[in-house]
Amino acid sequence: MRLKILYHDGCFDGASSAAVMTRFFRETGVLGSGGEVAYQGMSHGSSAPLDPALFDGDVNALVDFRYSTSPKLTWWFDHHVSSFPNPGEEAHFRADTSGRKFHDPEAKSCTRFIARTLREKFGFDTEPLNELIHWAEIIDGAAFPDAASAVRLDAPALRLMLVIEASPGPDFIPRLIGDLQRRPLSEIVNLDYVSERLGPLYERHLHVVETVHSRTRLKKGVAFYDVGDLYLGNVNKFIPYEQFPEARYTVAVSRGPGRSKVSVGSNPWHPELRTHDLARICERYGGGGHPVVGAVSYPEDDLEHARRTAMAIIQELQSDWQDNG
Ligand SMILES: [Mn+2]
Repeated sequence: MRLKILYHDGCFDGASSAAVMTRFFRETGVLGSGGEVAYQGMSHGSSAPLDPALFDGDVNALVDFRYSTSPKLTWWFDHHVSSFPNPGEEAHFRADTSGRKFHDPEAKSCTRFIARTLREKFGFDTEPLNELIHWAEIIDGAAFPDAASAVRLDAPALRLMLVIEASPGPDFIPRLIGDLQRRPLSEIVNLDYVSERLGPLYERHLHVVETVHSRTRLKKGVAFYDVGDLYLGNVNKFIPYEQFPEARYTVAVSRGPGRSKVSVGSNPWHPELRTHDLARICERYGGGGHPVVGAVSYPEDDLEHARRTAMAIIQELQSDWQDNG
């Protein structure tokens, strides 16, 4: 029996969702002795229908990622607003009778959504996973107490978030998913294969924080920075709020392996300042996300396209600005 688990790659919530699913499959005997688990990370990038060849297990689970109408898809959980980008996908999901496909765009994290659903509908004991669920909810819900804790990353879960976001692909996260199922996070950050990645990453992170601080400008409520020339990959989205706690939104242009990207976020410590649905805005440019945070990706060599989109989005976000100062 081959179990295939596909998860949102380079994402704490994606890896945690995969860990909860795997533990469920083990404990309920879906994955019997001698069974094998194969993991595959999924990246946004285009919103084209997923390749049905991805679902090559006997049981296929897809978590924290957009829907597929493939009949080979066995289990599905997602909490994105943009889960059904292609015609017919949402209707296909609504017509599903398997009882194993779930969507809740109100859920802050897919991890807690999965845990709650499996506990309520399938009697799964989620108690041993409480620490992981708690932190997935904080990280994906952007519920950090303040910008400094989100940027300085003192908690073990936040250090893991840093490593996960920097390590998409088959080498690291599948191994980590194994440990996330059974070890405390404070122990996982000290495992050799984790700490040897974490040390240099954390040092580099502090350097990126300084770089972003030096480039960010706040205008009409929107903090903007462009690090497209530096090939930094994913950048911690809270850095501008450490510098400008009063910013309504952040728009950032970055570039990394496989993509140029516009990231759009709202200030999680001042939700009352947000008047736009960022997923809807990003969808107009072929991207997606949540009402409070979204992104648009372009091919790696199309940085100029990302920059033009960023300028257009900034204008839109600034248009209802009222300077009360
Ligand atoms: Mn998620």
